[in-house]
Amino acid sequence: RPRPGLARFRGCLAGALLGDCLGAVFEGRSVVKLPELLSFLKGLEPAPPEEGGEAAGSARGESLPYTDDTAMSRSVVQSLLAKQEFDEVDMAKRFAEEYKKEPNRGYGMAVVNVFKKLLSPKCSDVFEPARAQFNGKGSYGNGGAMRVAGIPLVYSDIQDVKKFAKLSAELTHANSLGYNGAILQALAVHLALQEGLSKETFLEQLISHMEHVEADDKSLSDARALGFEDLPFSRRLKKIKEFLELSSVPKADVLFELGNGIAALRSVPTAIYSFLRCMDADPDIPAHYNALQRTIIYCISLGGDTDTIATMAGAIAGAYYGEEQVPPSWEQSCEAFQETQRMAKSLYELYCQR
Ligand code: 8NA
Ligand code: MG
Ligand code: MG
Ligand code: MG
Repeated sequence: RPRPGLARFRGCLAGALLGDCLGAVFEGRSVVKLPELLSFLKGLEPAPPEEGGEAAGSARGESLPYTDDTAMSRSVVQSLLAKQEFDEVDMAKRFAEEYKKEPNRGYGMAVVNVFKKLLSPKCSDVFEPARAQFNGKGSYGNGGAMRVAGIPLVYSDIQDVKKFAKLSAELTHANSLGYNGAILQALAVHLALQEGLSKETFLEQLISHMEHVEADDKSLSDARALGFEDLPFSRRLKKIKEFLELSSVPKADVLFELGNGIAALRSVPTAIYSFLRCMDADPDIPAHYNALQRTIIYCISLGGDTDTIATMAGAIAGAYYGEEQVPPSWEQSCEAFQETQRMAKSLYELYCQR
């Protein structure tokens, strides 16, 4: 199998950054009106040339801050680069130190307790604070999934992708409905990096991996304890397959079946569906936007946890289409985009070395 090129690594991190920074503007709104979103995006484009205007034609510059999604993604990447492999103690330390340095990035309500415990010198097992969350049930939020893209950008072997996606998520998310979402998101990025997979093959492969991932005792008992049917991620992937066979799917059906919430189960499948659906044109989204842009626009238009769903779909779409589809004016609107490009190059070098 040919090795993926640097453009896909840069596309992945840039797509993730765009999804977070653009999505954060609309996060938490139950309804996002498409005309408002499109008009906001128009404002990111370079100002039209004005007669004698000094800033004529220039981009507007870094203005959109990233949130917890990117802050934690960066810690994952920085840890992998510093240690040249997954190291749970180093990664946990980076999550906690990053939170201490900038606590106002919009973290989930409960996860900050994990950071506080990790910062204590008494903490000797870095997985313990996550296990204690929610009276020992562990978090099923999407925080493990939102930050995981660095794992498949370092490990090319699919068993490694699953293993380290799970461990990286378990530092904060001990419920299998949390860490299985991270495994699914990591697998999606892994597959997107491969050359030209069809929609159908992409989804079939995800389903067959997740049916295996979700069949272990803990996944079965966690799902039952929360009142879900068995293999809940796999089931939603099959629902996505049904949706893709229809000529159009109303937003209300997507929200009902897949969701737009902060639980991994109500957001990771939505991100994957958005990526696959937006491979094709959308009658509601202007045709001059490319597939990567369409993916991010579609995710945000669903409302709810817009930054996190768009960052996950953006990572997948960016890995699939590569940096050619990343519009410079959008990218340059995001905080720390140049550092993101440097990190992508370093990840690519590590991936090639391994
Ligand atoms: P988390 O572990 O705090 O989980 C997020 C939330 O999910 C918790 O605060 C709970 O409300 C709920 N939850 C998770 N597990 C359980 C459980 N076992 N029982 C009951 N409730 C549970 O943090 P996270 O890192 O997973 O969160 C990520 C999300 O929070 C991202 O969207 C991120 O951007 C951030 N965020 C979300 C919003 C929003 O409301 N859309 C706003 C700001 C920040
Ligand atoms: Mg966020
Ligand atoms: Mg080690
Ligand atoms: Mg969010």
